[in-house]
Amino acid sequence: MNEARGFLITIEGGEGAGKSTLVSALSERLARAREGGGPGREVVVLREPGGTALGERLRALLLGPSFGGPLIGPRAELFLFAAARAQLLDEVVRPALARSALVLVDRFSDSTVAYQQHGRGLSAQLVRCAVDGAVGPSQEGRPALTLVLDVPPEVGLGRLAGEEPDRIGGEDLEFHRRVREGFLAIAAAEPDRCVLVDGTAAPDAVLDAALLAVAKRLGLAV
Ligand code: T5A
Repeated sequence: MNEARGFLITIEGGEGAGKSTLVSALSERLARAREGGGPGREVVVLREPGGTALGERLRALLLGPSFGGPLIGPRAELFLFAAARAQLLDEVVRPALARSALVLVDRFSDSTVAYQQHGRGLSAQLVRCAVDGAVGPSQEGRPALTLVLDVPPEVGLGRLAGEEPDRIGGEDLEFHRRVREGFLAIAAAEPDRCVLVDGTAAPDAVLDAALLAVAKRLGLAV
């Protein structure tokens, strides 16, 4: 496999934190950016779980309604998210990075740590095993930059009021508080990779913070 020359950027945070909104605005700005008068980089936008035929099928299973779907226990849930990620990396992310693309992913490994470890209560050791197994041994499946959008769960869930919650989004407030603590712990533990962004700020301010992080951390002209 060629050495990766692109950048993997992940956007993380709880329900309704504004990830999709940011991914859409950021991808537009990155697609217009030019480095040294060059033609600009390809920008690939993905979401997890999803982004491949297998990933979209797993998404439907994992995020279907709480009632009426198959019972999915916490350990099965962990490995289904890991399976979707392994496929996405092999089928889409690694080839894109090898083409020097900027790959923007709405949720990645940190969501597994926040939701399956902190939220569901699975052991750190088991979750690390699934996360590392999905990403594989090479560095190229590891994000160069992670933007963690922080909002209190009451705010994020409030933004989604009126929408039918999915199987995981419909968990109780205590679950979503643990998930938020999980994301905050990850951001604090890995300051070189993660930038914590105040997700309660206006969308334009969130985008500005993200652009600043991309420029400073990755040295990209945006
Ligand atoms: N999951 C996922 C795991 O448990 N483990 C894993 O390993 C992975 C990968 C994914 C679910 O799967 C779980 C986590 C999730 O429960 P999803 O469909 O991707 O589900 O759902 P979410 O990621 O939660 O996405 P949402 O659409 O619910 O929220 P977003 O993308 O964070 O928020 P967004 O941008 O859609 O905005 C929501 C609303 O808020 C407004 C928007 O206009 C919109 O109305 N908004 C703002 N309002 C005020 N200020 C801002 N700054 C705003 N930004 C957006």
